[in-house]
Amino acid sequence: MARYLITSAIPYINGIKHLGNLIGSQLPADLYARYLRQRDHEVMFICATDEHGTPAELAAANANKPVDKFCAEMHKIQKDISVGFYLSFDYFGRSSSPQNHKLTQHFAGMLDKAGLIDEVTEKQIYSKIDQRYLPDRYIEGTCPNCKYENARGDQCEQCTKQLNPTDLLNPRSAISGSTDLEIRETKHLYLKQKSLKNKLDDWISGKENWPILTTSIAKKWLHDGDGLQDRGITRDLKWGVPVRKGKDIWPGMENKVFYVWFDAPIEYIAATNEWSDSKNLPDHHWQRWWRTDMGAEDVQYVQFMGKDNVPFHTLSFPATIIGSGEPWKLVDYIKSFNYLTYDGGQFSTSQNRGVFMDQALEILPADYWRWWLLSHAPENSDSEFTWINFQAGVNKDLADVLGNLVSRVTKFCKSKFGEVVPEGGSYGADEEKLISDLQTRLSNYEMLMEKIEIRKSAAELRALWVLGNEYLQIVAPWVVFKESPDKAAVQIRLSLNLIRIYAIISAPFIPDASNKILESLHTDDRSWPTNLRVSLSTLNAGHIFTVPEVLFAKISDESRKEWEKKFGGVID
Ligand code: B3M
Ligand code: ZN
Repeated sequence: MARYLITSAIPYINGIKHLGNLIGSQLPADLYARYLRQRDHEVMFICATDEHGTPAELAAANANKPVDKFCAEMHKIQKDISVGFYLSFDYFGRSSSPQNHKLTQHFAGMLDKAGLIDEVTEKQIYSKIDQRYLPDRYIEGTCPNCKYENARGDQCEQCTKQLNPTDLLNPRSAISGSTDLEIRETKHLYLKQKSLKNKLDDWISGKENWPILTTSIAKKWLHDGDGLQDRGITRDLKWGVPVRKGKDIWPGMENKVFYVWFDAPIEYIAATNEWSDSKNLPDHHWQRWWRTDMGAEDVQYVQFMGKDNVPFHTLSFPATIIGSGEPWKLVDYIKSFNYLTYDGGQFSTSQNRGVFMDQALEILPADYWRWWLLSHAPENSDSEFTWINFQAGVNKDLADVLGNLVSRVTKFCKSKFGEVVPEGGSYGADEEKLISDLQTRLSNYEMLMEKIEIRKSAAELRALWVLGNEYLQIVAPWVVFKESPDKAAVQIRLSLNLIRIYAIISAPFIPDASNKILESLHTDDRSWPTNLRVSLSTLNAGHIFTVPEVLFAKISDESRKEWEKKFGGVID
């Protein structure tokens, strides 16, 4: 038994996330966490809402709500949706928590002590009408790279180039639209990342087993162009973590807070502290996951995120951790993802294009989404969501293969033997072959799940389900029964036990269906089939079950067309 710390990138508070966000971090992290728990490992699975920065302030202003109230409400909404998708976080925290304030200020203090903080006077855009500085998304204008007219001060949404507010052409205030702007000088804190370059380089060079997507992005930022840059870690905002030196406000930082990307990853640690506080546990309970001097040296720490978040997790956050000089746990493995596109384009909140997490749950059960998204995870390249593909995946894999097997076996048993596991004799050649094929595939599935090869794991799981269907097709108990009811009984008894095993090994992908199958089989035994032969005789003759309701209803062409239209984006 090992100990695994798993974190998913923490979603911004500014709105409900779409399916691309879900498959880009939270859902694959949940798959892995669930699998490891089932294999008896100790798991701490952490996520949170990312509540600071201009996205939060602007979204609250749009909603006409005070930002603290907006964040509290949106946190609850996002938390409820994560429950709807069966995301099994041990804790879903808030980056605005007192724990995160304290830790963020602590890290800044340690970095300062280590001589890694510079006070830099720099040029910022000031809006006279709004009477404030306009950092990041508070400023909009034309992208100097692709000429997109609604680029934001931190990044151009169209060409994804990272920007500074002063880079924008024809800049305007995102609050008032005012173009009466001037450049003023103001002081900010910078983290001297450049001086940590060699340490970061050494650290990343040791990570040969990481996905290429992860290391290539990290190395690009370390070496390309001007290489790693020192980074501003404060902003002219009200909402966020105040910048302190010891107990007092840092001189010159009176109206500033830490930059959202400085405090957001620290929230992984803080949320674990929120978890222990919520249970009234003393601090060593969270520290044993995070402090190598408190027991975390044997923790395997795995992070999940979309590719746009990789630079912050391979360089900025490690710079904070390493620079602090304290024994904090560094990440051991980063699983990163490409993008999920929607019908050839991007998901877009503003254009109402694509499916958002709340809408998805309104139209279909979570397992349908979980299965399709995971079996199409954008691991090696971007992948595309289309309704026709989604319909085909759900109908074929879930309804035709797994659902159909469960229904055929349980219904046939009921009609010939009753809702009870029949008495049976010994296995023949077909059964032996099935067990041997299952064993090969199951070992492969376990290996792929351990390696977090998500699409391949899904394909292997599906192949395991197919083996059961093929067996049933070949032995045909409905034919055998007429001549030899005892033989049919062996086949059905084996099949009922096989269904139980499917429910267990499929649980990381489709936890709800898995529970329903186990409930209908009237069993609580969820132990992993480490010994298949033994596991296949768990349900004994005389064990009672109930034929389950339809596990997966097929998606009709009418529904598919309706949804295609509904979520295709409005042009009005
Ligand atoms: N909130 C960006 C995102 O949701 C950001 C991730 C923070 S991870 C510490 O993609
Ligand atoms: Zn651009």
